[in-house]
Amino acid sequence: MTLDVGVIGVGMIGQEHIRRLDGGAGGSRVVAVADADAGRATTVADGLPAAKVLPSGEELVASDAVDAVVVTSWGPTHEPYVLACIAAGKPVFCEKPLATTEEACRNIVDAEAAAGRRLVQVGFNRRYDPAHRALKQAVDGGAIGAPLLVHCAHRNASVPAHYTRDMSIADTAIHEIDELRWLLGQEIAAVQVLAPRRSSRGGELQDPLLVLFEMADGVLVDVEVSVNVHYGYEIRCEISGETGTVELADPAPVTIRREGTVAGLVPGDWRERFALSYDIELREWVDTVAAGRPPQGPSAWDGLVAQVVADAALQSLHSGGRVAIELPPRPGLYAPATAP
Ligand code: ISE
Repeated sequence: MTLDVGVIGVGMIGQEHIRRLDGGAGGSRVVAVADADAGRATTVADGLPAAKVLPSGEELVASDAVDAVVVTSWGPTHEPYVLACIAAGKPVFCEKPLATTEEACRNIVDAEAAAGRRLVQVGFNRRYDPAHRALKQAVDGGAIGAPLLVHCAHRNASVPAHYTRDMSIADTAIHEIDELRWLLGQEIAAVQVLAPRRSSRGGELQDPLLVLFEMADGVLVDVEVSVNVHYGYEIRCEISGETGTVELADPAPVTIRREGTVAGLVPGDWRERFALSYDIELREWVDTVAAGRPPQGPSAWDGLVAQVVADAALQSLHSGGRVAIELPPRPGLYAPATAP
């Protein structure tokens, strides 16, 4: 069966997903789009054989033509669209963050728990990256013994003009927040954000940041978040365990040796670095929901926890010091491990 998908929000990430959902190898097509910018929606729909423009996200969710919904609009608008999907009983893939406040995320979790079945999947794409999956397999398989320390770096070549200081946490480090919980199978117990000497390339931004996480079992994690490194896009993660270490390999597909140097190409941005993860993430989502099964990927609960931790990190960034994390009670719908 072909899954007929409606997409709310057709900016950069929306168009990336549409490219994968329409006419690709998976069993889906895009039948409706909606966007606050009607002109943009029309331009995108014109390039798709089966898509209509609908006047609003609400009308898209309500449309009988739409089997499942992808929400890729601006973060603060996610909550009402995701709630409407739950009310309509339609599966919804919502880009990260699930919503931009703890309260909004809780409303979604509460609504889904009341509905009694999983409909929501959050776009934490790193869980689908083959290199990250291999990292997790090594840890879970005991290759390095018990994990003790984790060193990560999240480096963006540059960020758009509208990018604010808080987005270094809420939009960027939120990936590590989800990744660490998934990789280590532990909740984050506390966070502290340190601001080193500022890069002159970052304008008004506090760039870089050093984010320290304490996992519930005592593993300590340091994450460098840099958003103006200019040389390319780089994601690093090394886990140090009792009997060995495991780290993400250099993503460069080839190494060039010439004129006395060794070089490898660095991806330009997240679209290039994580292309395969988006392919796999959407293919698995389509296959699952088209078969009438609940989504298996990051849940609304994972989205809520990520937001609670991001809020604590922002509190540390603004006021300094270590902030302990307190999670709300987890509804029974969400089994402890929701990882794919
Ligand atoms: C962007 O939204 C992403 O999701 C990227 O993975 C991240 O590296 C970037 O900093 C974010 O702005």
